[in-house]
Amino acid sequence: MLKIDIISVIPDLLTSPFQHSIMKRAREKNLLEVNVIDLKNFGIGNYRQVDDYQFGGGAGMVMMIEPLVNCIESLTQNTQYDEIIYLTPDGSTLNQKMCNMLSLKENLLVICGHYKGIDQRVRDHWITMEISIGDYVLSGGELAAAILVDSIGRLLPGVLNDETSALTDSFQDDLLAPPVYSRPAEFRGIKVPDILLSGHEEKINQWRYESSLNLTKMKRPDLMKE
Ligand code: 6GU
Repeated sequence: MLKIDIISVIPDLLTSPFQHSIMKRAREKNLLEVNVIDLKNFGIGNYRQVDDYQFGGGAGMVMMIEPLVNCIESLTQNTQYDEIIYLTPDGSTLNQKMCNMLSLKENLLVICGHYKGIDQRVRDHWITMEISIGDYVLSGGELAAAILVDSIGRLLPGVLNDETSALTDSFQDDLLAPPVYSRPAEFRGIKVPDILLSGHEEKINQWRYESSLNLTKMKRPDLMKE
């Protein structure tokens, strides 16, 4: 069982993503638990303030240290986290290897950044890992959190129906997945490759492997180091 707690200032953004399809099944099977914690509950004063102007001046607000640390500490009283992850565009870019690694953990705490980001002292003293989902900027970390949870959750043993199916994903072996086809075998004269209809398993596997190699060479040569 993997438990993922997510600290957010817009918890509504994180309700639907885990209520459908594979994430729904993962939660129903008690393989994955996702809890969203509203940072505003730890906000300061009558307005439950969680952001403030940055020292030194400049446009944009900063997520304050006090609500965030209070929130983190209230959670760490009940849970020993394997990683406390801050989602930020200047983190390490998420890839399948990191997803595989994180899927082996038991408890993760994920913090969604907003505005100009969180007070650096939280990063220096509480965060153990910083992740970005790519070289572009989102208005907040929630959509990144949804992506992170989805990409990790589907890897948990027992989540996918066909246990081998995560193994044949793109990236799982640094190769893109081969093309797939379904019925009918011919549509408006456009045919499925004969080999896939041959029933010859070994030749089919060989065709898929070669297709993967060629696709990767063409579309993502950077994945092929050797
Ligand atoms: Cl994790 N957060 C934000 N705000 N923007 C991003 C990102 C994360 N990853 C890529 N862009």
